[in-house]
Amino acid sequence: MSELAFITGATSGIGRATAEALAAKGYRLALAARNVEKLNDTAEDLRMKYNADVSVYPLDVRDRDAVQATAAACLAECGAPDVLVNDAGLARGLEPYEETSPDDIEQMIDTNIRGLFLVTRAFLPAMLSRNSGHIVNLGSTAGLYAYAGAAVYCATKAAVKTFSDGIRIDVIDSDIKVTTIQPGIVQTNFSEVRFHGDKARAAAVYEGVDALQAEDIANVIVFAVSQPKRVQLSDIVIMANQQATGFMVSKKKKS
Ligand code: NDP
Ligand code: 8X3
Repeated sequence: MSELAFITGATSGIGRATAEALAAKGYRLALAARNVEKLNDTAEDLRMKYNADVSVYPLDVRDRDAVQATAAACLAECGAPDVLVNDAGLARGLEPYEETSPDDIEQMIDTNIRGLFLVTRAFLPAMLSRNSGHIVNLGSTAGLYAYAGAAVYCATKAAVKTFSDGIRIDVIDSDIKVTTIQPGIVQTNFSEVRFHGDKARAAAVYEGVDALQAEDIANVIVFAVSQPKRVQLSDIVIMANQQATGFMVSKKKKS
């Protein structure tokens, strides 16, 4: 049977592109996100394009009981994932910390940290019991370089990197691999979500910059999960050509 990838945040941006790239490689897919309609549309699209075997799991990763029930259902229906992509995540707001809404703070922590930790906890025992599997966590350059107005988002992504490093130690006697993907500016729905649906403000983020595309990150994830068993890529940082650190992007490219 072909390998299985369980992907959170699979309906948009990097998660969606990763689902497509892995479908093209012949993976079976188990896709999770909150919006059921988008999940079904994504699954149908991948079945049509790649004849892919796709299961869908509507899930809010912040809901501990739902995470456990989803993992149990996936393990029973599809088996343990060969690849677990913890992609679901978001930024909310871009203002000094003292002005940041407590709701936004909690949503970032609960999704980017707590959700990712819970999903990993739900699947890791099954991966360990077969002694195989690759956990791919979406960090960010934001976790390496803090920037103005994003203290919470940056801290959540730093947590993802440190968590990944921690579980890599805990599974060291096994063949499980853990990779943190740390992209810079990627043009997805990310900014529209960050700015609470303000499309004009979101579009301005990408104006004048040749931003990374979701497919670029998906290609790197495919590369990471396609290495021989002896090779473990621990951290991969991917910046746009005109990017130097997190959120430091030149919009004055020399011709
Ligand atoms: P998108 O907004 O395009 O996609 C986010 C995905 O996450 C959607 O499928 C969304 O679906 C899902 N999601 C959000 N909240 C939850 C939740 N509580 N439970 C389950 N699914 C959820 O963003 P990106 O593709 O850009 O971001 C994906 C990941 O990459 C994030 O972790 C982000 O922090 C990280 N990243 C993004 C970068 C960028 O510049 N775009 C750069 C570096 C890292 P739904 O709303 O239906 O749940
Ligand atoms: C998303 C990249 O630079 O917008 O993690 O924070 S950035």
